[in-house]
Amino acid sequence: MVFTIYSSLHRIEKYRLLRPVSVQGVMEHALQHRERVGVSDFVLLEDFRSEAAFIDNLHKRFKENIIYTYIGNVLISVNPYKPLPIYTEEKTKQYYKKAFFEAPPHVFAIADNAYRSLVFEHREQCILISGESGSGKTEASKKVLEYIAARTNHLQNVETVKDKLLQTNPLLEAFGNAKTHRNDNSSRFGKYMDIQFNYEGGPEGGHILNYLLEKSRVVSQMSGERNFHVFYQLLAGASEDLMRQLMLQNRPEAYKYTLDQTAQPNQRSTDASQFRVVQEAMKVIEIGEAEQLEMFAIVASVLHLGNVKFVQTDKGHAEILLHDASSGNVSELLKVNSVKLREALTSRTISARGDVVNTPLDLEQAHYARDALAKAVYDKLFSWLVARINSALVPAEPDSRSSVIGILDIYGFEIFPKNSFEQFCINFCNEKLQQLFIELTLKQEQEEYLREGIAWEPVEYFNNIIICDLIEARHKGIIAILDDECLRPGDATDASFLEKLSQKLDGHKHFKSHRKADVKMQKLMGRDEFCLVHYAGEVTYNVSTFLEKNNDLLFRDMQSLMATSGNNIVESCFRDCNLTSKKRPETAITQFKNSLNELIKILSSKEPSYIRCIKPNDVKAPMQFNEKLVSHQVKYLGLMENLRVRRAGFAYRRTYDAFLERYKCLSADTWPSYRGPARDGVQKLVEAMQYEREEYRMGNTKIFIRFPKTLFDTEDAYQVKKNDIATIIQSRWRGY
Ligand code: AD9
Ligand code: MG
Repeated sequence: MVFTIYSSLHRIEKYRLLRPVSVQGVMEHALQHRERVGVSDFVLLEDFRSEAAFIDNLHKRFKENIIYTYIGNVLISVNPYKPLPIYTEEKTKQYYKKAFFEAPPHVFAIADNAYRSLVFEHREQCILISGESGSGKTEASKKVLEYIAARTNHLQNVETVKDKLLQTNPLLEAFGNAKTHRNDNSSRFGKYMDIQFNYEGGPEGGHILNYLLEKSRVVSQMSGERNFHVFYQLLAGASEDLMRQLMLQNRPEAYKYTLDQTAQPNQRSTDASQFRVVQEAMKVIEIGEAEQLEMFAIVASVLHLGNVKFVQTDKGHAEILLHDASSGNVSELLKVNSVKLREALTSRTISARGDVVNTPLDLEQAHYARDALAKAVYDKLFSWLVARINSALVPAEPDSRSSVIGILDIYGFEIFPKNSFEQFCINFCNEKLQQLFIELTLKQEQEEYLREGIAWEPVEYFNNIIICDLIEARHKGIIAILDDECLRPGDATDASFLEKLSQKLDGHKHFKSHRKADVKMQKLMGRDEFCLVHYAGEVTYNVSTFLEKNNDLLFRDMQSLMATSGNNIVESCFRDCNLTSKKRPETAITQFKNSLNELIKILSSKEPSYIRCIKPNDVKAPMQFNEKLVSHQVKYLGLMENLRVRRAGFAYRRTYDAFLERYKCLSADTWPSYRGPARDGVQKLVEAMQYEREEYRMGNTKIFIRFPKTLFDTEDAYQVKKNDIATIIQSRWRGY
């Protein structure tokens, strides 16, 4: 510290006008401040290659309740797990029309920057939010939306649209979020939302795309976790009349799918009040009472479905007891023929070479069929809801010149003790997004250098396209191999899939099978597992249920029965299942891959901003910062690589106008008054500050500074000078 102070003194000393404060004192103060709260932009870290220094900086700021830090224009956010007074109206206004460096790092700065680029420069924007479960993605996305709503307050005729946009959150969260171990309000689906703006910059509508709802949660949850919120909200908050219509009891423990009570002590009143919030949101979205009733009938039918009990006949077939009320309730609520429903739950029609054969199901198959129906009905209801919200968000008077800001709130990289098909999909998604991130960050950097007329200095980086190819390449990627096994008639199993993987991919740098793994790895891996070396680290996947989850079959009998439903939502959802087509429906992973590629296409056409969220501890507690946990996330999010790329050339850049405005007092040529071009003014400053040639470059509109220290020296000199000026003014004022 002492060294840093004295090495900078030669630059600073001459900025002392009078003698009232010691130069050293001011600098020590500046240094102490940096020591305490860290740097607000990681590019200003002296040791930008050290992960320890990175985490230390995050930790320092976290202790001071500063949760936001930049890496250039990427925002890092650490979940404080407590309300902070940083989202007030006053704070919001602090970010209106401000460049990044003019106010402390904030999600509002990201939102404002995107909004301004859209409205004033007509460049479409997207904000990509990533991070692991519970890191604060959804909260960040809400803050972006709220900021934009506040920012457009001066515009007329946009209130209704804004209301609708804001109300999509509680509604989608009721149906798509659940309490998990990692987050009490965990989004169990990926979401991309476009906010559409008219030419004046007023929000005029929106559109939502949803990804991979975790539908297995409908029928089972880990101990201590809950089903989707809406089930509990309905049971706790519905009026007596509604409960009667839905034939429900108000205790979640009465239903198999919501049985676990360990997850919900004292939750009932929150659920009840939240139900009112959901109903209010439905009103704003203009979902009428009849439609609401149909939605809740489906939710209730899922609860009843879970309680359908089977017994085994002498022949080993599954049967539903005649007096079983649950199946009757389901048929009444879904308005389908009760006899046909019983049949569909206990038998299956197979057509083989023109003959139609009805095969009875055994107990296990019947349970599977029942749960498959519950999952399918709920999943379709969710997709229907998204479509319904979208229809409410279609602009009333579409402006042909409208443009959008997209917000992506999607699951981050997942590594659990046991990883299955779902983690495989999620991690594949993260590989794709990482690739886009690298491409776009580098592209942005390169373009800026080009725009500014500064020679581009190539950056070494890890391109994860090799892993994306390993997963999705035609014919030989993991997805192709999985689909082949799923479509292969006969004896395909999870084990045969693993065998094929091993045959075709052993030897690939990023793939490891048990067979070919080294001794150490073999000990860590089961025989039914394979390992992928992702950009974020190694993940071992267990292949059990891969085929079943990928096939995602709902027996045809069920589908055709649901298509006859008198509930309009159910009927419309199943109507389109092409039951007559001989072609097999696309597998789950292929559908996901295609929608992901669509998403990447959408995102690539926009200018991106990034918010990377970090979870500081595993216990959802404020003020706890677990360095090991954070270190994992810094790796998974690729932050060190991000910083390295950003620091490869020039750590810092600023427009001439802004640089001159702040530091003009540092040269006698530019202070107290200067009227020439900003670039020349900055040149004078740079000379006065005795920058070495290697330390900076002059671009077309910006100065580029290579090392943080150069900037710190300048800032320190500025602080000294500012102090002196203040003292002069004070002295004059006192009449000296
Ligand atoms: V998941 O992948 O959907 O399971 P998210 O979306 O990353 O997850 P979420 O935004 O839901 O996490 O945040 C989890 C909880 O952390 C919230 O319910 C809040 O209680 C808490 N949180 C997150 N961000 C903030 C914040 N900026 N200020 C205060 C916060 N609390
Ligand atoms: Mg979320």
